[in-house]
Amino acid sequence: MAVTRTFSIIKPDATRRNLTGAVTKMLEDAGLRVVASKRIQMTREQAEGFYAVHKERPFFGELVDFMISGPVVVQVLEGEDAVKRNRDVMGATNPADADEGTIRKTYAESIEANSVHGSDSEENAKIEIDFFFNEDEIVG
Ligand code: RTP
Ligand code: MG
Repeated sequence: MAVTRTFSIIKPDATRRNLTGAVTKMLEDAGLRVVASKRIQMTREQAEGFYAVHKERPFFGELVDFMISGPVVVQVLEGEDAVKRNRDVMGATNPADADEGTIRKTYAESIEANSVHGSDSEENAKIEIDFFFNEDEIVG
């Protein structure tokens, strides 16, 4: 299995509760390496652009409001089959449906305030990494 990259966000509900380290530990324990990381306050324009695929969804406005409600930590993660490995440790979107031992089961507050984002394909991972990072900020 090839070493690949994925993109992760530790969302405002998690940074607010001081869970950046705890979430990152679960990512690392799952075999992922943090090769880039920065804490940012997303602008409305950034959040709308990042979630543009969800523009027509009924939860879009609330999602954007939530994502700019506090700081987030954007990260590039590297590991074998990184996209799937990350999705597996994140757990289901709705924490009520997430498996035991996943980040969302452990920490998420709701389907919206669900602590983490992770790219859903290698193609989207590349797009999402480029949205927030320059190549010289990523050190493998
Ligand atoms: P993500 O993109 O954040 O990794 O999560 P995901 O693939 O599991 O979920 P997705 O369907 O892509 O939705 C993106 C984010 O929108 C919020 N959401 N709210 N209120 C709702 O019904 C609802 N559904 C989704 C969540 O924050 C979800 O992570
Ligand atoms: Mg998604």
